[in-house]
Amino acid sequence: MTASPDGSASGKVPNDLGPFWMPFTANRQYKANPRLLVSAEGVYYTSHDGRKILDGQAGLWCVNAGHAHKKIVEAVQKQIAKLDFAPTFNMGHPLPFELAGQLAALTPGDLDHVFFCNSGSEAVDTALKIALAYHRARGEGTRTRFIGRERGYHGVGFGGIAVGGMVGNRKAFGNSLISTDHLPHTHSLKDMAFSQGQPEWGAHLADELERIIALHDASNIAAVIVEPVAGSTGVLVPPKGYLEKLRAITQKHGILLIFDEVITGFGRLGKSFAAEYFNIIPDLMTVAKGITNGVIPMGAVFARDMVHDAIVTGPEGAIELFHGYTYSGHPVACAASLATLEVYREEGLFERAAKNAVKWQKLVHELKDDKLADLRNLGMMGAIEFKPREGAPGARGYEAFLHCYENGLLVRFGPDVLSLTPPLTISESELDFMFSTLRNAIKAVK
Ligand code: PXG
Repeated sequence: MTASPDGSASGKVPNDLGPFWMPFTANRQYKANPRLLVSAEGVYYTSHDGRKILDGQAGLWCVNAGHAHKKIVEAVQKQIAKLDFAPTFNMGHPLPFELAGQLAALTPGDLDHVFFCNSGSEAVDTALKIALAYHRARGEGTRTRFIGRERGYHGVGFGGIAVGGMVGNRKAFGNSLISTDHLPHTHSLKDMAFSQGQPEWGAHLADELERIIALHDASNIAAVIVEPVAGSTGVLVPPKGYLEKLRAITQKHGILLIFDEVITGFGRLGKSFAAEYFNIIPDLMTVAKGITNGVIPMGAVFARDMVHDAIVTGPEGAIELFHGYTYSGHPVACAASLATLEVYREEGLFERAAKNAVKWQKLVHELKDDKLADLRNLGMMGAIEFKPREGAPGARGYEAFLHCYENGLLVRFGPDVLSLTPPLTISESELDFMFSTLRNAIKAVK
């Protein structure tokens, strides 16, 4: 087969798959049976063998407005020709100012200050550093410990894996570079399997935070970081009252609360952010993915007034926060984001998600089957958890994923869980196709 960078010249697989060391991939398994996507439009990919594949995972939880949206594509094309790059260190260009203003207007409460970066991992590291700087600026520099949660995913920077709670992401990389502790995860099949929306059981798990604080003392704890709905670990929906408790306990002890909204931000739950959905204002919030519809890499941290104002003090000519990236506020990313926000507004995509979430919940729970251990949903997020097949844990998830892919549907799997998160633009008939394909896949696995 002829090699071609985008697989398009021959429409086939490039002939040397070796040099690209693929991220979070079983490289040898994949390369033995490669699946290449060569173009995309709306909710569909086209695969290298010319098939249409419904994107049931919105890229990687990011393409909320669908692929190749004309308005976003044109905004990027125009911007790249007008101002391809400009620095934001002691210089500026108009776009990040405009964008930060629009984002601040979208966030609930006084999360009105925006620090730009390039990914969710960078957003998490940035938020952790802002939390440290905040306490230090207020004369509480002993607050250096972070509390994450088991099964949490906060990207792959050293900060993110330290507070994260997915063992595979941590075990090969030595002891954490920062002091951490972890809340228990909130998933108990025994107590909450097949809950529709938020489980009734489990608010008490937030009380573990009091125990952890008593162990380390609040004067040593900077922040608690959680995903409002845990995404990568297989969509763990917070029990009713759980996040409210975390907010109350952190507030009582002067500990910052960070919501990692890299997945839940920009409409996934039918509101701008989970903070708005749950009506809980964190002190810091991290976003990425849907901020540009996945078109250009971008992340951001939102900070409340009190956090920003505590740090942005001192002599006028002094840099207040020694942190930033070459591409913080990159013009093309900003243009992509501004166009994305316009599309979200004009097409009412968050409202559409809220409306579709009703049908979504029904479709998810109609999948009930003896082979399943659980079905979960919130907003336009869903998960199917298989009972592991005896002697072959993970096999059912992988086989179901392959069955779906071969039948025109892409969903995330890992290990025995399929995660469902389509573009918010998905139509009723496309939803029906998605769920009939899933039903067939559940039937097909042994
Ligand atoms: N926080 C959360 C909550 C995330 O979900 C990150 C941080 C890191 O973002 P970056 O942009 O550095 O990758 C994420 C990323 C999956 C999957 O299929 C999820 C993510 C990334 C790749 C795959 O679950 N989330």
